[in-house]
Parts: sequence; structure tokens; C-alpha cells
Amino acid sequence: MQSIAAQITFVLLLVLVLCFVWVLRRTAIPTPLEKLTTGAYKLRSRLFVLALLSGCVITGFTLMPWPHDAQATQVTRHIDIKARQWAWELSDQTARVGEVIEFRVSSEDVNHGFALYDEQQHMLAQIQAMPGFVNKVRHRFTAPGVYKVLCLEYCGVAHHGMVADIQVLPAP
Ligand SMILES: [Cu+2]
Repeated sequence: MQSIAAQITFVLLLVLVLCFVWVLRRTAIPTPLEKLTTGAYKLRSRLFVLALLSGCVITGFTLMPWPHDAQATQVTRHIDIKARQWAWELSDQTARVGEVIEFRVSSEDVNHGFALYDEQQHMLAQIQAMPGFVNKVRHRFTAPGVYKVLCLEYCGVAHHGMVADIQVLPAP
């Protein structure tokens, strides 16, 4: 189904691009080269370059670090997570500081959104919980505490009640 939707989208996009090209070719009025380097054209070109550079610099300085622990390649163990309306079922609700947990997330009914939060309500990891799929996300716990699992995908009237705890104990 998704591949059919993608193919239809590509065909419609191609038609749209061809329409733009057709309109552009019919209405293009050649601009003399000397006009492009004087007056308002020159100002417009400089403003365009300034906006482009500003956008690159602002984007570069405001990029957030990737929320998933990309260094967490050595998985210590895994925790199976099953979502259903409206609860989380975890194969284990405890972990140790320093452990790299691979969460294997699936759903028994509809789409849910698995999200792991620390005690300051900072989201540490998230991934979709989908029926028929097991999606994996890894996280290294660096501090003890009670972490929360919440649902990020609206899944029905009691969506807000989908909360589970993971107790993270100090390193042995
Ligand atoms: Cu939900």
C-alpha cells in the first residue's frame, strides 16, 4: 500500500514539475545581463546570499545533539516492551547505571509512541510502537532514578494514562 502511495506521489510530483517548466518556458522574459549586476538586482542578489549564509549559520548553531545514544553499541541486555490500549508491558522494569539497554518495542493493537524520560522530564529516547513490527532503540543509563515511559502517539481516550516506570539502580 505504501509503495503504491509513493508511486502515485512521484507521478503527481512529476506532473507538477512539468507544469512549472511549461509555465516558466512560456513566461520567461530574458533579463539583460547588465541589469542583473546593477541597482535592485544587485541588492536582491546580496540579500539572497546574506539570507542563505544566515540560515546556514543559525541552523549550525541551533542543531540539537541526536537524542539517542549513538555510542551505545555494546548492548548489555534488552527489555521487551509491548504497548496496548492503554498500558505498557515491560519484560523488566529495572536497570543499572552504565547498562546499555536495547528496548525492543512492539504493539498489540494500534500505533503507540514509546518515549523514555528522566526525572527532570527530559526525553532520552523515543521510537514508534507498531503492530507487526519490533522497533529497537538503545539507551545507556548514566544516573540512578525512576525513569518514565510515556506514549507519544495519540491512541485513544486513555492515551494520557499510558505511563510505566523503570527503576534504575546504582552501578554494582
Ligand atoms: Cu498513546
